[in-house]
Amino acid sequence: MENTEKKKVILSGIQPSGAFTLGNYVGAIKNWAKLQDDYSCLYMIADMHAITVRQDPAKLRRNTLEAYAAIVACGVDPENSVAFIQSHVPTHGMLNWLLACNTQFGELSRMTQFKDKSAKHADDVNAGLFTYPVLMAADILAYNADLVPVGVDQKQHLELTRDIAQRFNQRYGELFTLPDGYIPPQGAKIMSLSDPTKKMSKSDENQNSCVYILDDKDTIIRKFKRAVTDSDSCVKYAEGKDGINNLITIYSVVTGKSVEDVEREFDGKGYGDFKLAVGEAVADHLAPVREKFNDLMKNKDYLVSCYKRGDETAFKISSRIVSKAYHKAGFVDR
Ligand code: ATP
Ligand code: LTN
Repeated sequence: MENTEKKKVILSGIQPSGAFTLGNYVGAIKNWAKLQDDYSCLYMIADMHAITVRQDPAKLRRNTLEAYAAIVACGVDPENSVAFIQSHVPTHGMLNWLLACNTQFGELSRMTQFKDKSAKHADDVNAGLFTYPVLMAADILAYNADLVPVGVDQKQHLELTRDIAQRFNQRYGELFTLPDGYIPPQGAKIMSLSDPTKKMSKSDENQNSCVYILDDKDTIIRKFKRAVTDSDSCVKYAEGKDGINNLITIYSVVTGKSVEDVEREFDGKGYGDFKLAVGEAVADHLAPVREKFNDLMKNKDYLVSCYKRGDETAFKISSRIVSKAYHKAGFVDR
């Protein structure tokens, strides 16, 4: 990373809780790559967040390495950005505790992701699931990140991060930057293909609700052909047409065409033609990602060397800030 002083800092993360979906790509990772030249970027695989729901250990290890390869395949350049694994950098856990003691139970109780996930995993409403946003705040504040590129579902967690940072600064003296979200104007919430009122989510059991970024062309086309739409047949973005709006958004993002251009292109054509075109455009857009991912997975030593370098740099940067936070909170210097 060059010119660290001058450039603004970006940090983001993704959980290795399964194969990445088109939603993860469009809402987050695609933008990570785009922002690399203009910012000092840190991108991490949030394996500590992933264990807030039950994970099979061997599978989690595999998913973590695959997730790392996937962000690189999507364009994160480990030579240019700091790409690391969250559990390898102990400062996150250290800051987490300090911030937890400055976060209210009531604040965490209001988090909609906690409400959704505790309903979904009613047999395991663990303390980590509840304090998940505190660890996320630690991830961000440990680097004094200015900007956090995420999908819209993370907005509430970012607002809480700002509140925690502000409270800490008021109690102990200025230290933390209040981060802003970078939520893409289009594609910040890609919807499920089988139920377009629900977010496309990588932990959804229904394979047909998600397009995975590593799906092959035939699978992608088949999933789009089956996508739930409505009984209308006109390709127009409109209130209440969640399914077709979602497909228009996806097509627009992967082709770079405006919504108006998409509507014009399919004027007089039916949903069948449109779904096929969306499937083909997405498959073509993702083909190089799949190819690069397969190449990277053949060279694990390279991936290991990349994350080790990322881990070290991340630790160095965050240690400075976390030590200051510990000092301000009244811990004796080491
Ligand atoms: P899980 O299902 O395990 O909760 P997820 O698919 O929601 O996972 P996360 O790891 O929580 O994915 O999110 C990674 C990033 O992808 C976040 O920035 C999140 O906002 C973004 N994201 C997730 N789903 C979507 C979606 N459907 N549309 C746009 N962005 C999304
Ligand atoms: N909670 C995030 C993943 C995540 C994250 C972060 C994103 C963990 N730590 C820090 C941005 C910044 C999610 O996407 N579900």
